[in-house]
Amino acid sequence: MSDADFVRETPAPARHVHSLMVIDDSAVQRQHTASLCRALGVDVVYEACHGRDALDQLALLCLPPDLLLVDLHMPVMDGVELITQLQSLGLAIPLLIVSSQQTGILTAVEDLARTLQLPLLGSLAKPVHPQALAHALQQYDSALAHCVAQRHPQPRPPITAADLCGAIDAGQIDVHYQPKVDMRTGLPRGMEVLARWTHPEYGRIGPDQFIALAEAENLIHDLTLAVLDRATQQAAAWRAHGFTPSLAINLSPCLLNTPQVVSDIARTTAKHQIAPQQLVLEVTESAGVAHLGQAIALLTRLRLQGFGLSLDDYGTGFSSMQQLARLPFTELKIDRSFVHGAHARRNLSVILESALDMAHRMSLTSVAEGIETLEDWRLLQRHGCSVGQGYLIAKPMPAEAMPDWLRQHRTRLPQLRASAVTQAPHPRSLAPALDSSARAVIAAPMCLTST
Ligand code: G
Ligand code: G
Ligand code: MN
Repeated sequence: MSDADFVRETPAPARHVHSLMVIDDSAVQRQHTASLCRALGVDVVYEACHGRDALDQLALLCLPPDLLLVDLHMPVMDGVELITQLQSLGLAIPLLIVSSQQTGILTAVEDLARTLQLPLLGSLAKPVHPQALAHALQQYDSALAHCVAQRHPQPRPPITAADLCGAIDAGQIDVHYQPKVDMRTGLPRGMEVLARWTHPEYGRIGPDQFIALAEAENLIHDLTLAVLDRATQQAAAWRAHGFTPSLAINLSPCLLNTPQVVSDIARTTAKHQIAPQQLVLEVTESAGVAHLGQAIALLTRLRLQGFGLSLDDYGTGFSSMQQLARLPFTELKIDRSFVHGAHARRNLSVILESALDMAHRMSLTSVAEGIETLEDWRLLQRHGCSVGQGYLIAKPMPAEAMPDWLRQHRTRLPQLRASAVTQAPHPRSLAPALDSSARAVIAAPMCLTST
């Protein structure tokens, strides 16, 4: 079908794209794109030959266009500078990148737009194909709604330190568990413990909100112990049924300057007869630690007691190597920003591979968080990652949901494991080493109750 035929047979784009501006230094490309837009039913099509020209024209318009189609490589002002200028001028006009640049550059531009909170709807290859353009215009409403939702998250309820303090004291901080599974066998190895708070008036409050409040208001110590107490009590109940997953507790970097936390953690764990070896403390590397000396001492003392230590969100901090070399970590937990989608993005998979290689050389358990698809899972499996966590396996869930999840997860083991048999690099270690505790639980998940 010719371009003209296609355009004739294609339904008009969503009503909302009345006007747009094509910004491209190549007159041929610009006119090609502009005429396609007109043919697809866009009423007003402006044309600009570089970023500066676009800004000059925008300054004269009473109403900005609904969409900017932006080429990247242009003289005078390129597409990247145009994007940063739009942001500083407060012009949040939806953008569609139209470029022949390689995916690495397009990905960087997408990241830039996201960082600047500009509504980038996607990118099109040059020369613009009518079908791709029609699709992008038809998706305009939904793509824009998605960007806007990301930029304007739900308004946050006005919770106070007194609310949170009251909730901790009243035992209203609940915990959810997200499974961490062995990437060779698919079997559950542990659970990350995640704090949850349902406020009687405001409903569910996100941990990103109340953890930050707890850190700012000196409540993080009490909150962490409340979470640990809940989780170790649950672990004791699970153990009674033969299920002994390791538990990963998040330890805020703010606590690393409180020496007392070591004995508090040890006491709470011992209270439910849970061995320190069954616990991993996840410390995020993204936050700076105020007194490094004190932090090293505290983490070393925890390690001496037998607790595992995980460097959480690895790759997002500033001094990964330095921290790893100085602190007695047992586990490296690779941040989800390097995990999800790595199979399609070469830059991410390179970072991922080198993190896994380093973990292996330092004899650290490697954990990948944020595995959302089977493609993510397979890539990590191929590169020998030991433990995986993410929505593909399970979302965080209350303890009551665990028996059902275990039962349903059992049916997925062949799928998860099969790819290991064909693709993992060390076939000798692949004998399906079914851990007897997990096998017992999978065989009889109904006996698991929550406390
Ligand atoms: O599921 P998720 O939205 O639960 O968690 C959001 C963030 O809150 C994560 O970075 C997680 O590490 C953090 N978080 C959840 N529970 C706790 C906790 O008990 N202590 C600390 N310090 N952070 C937590
Ligand atoms: O920062 P921390 O590593 O503790 O992160 C835990 C957070 O990650 C929790 O908010 C949890 O809900 C979230 N999480 C877990 N698995 C996935 C996943 O597959 N995708 C995404 N986007 N988030 C996840
Ligand atoms: Mn964590």
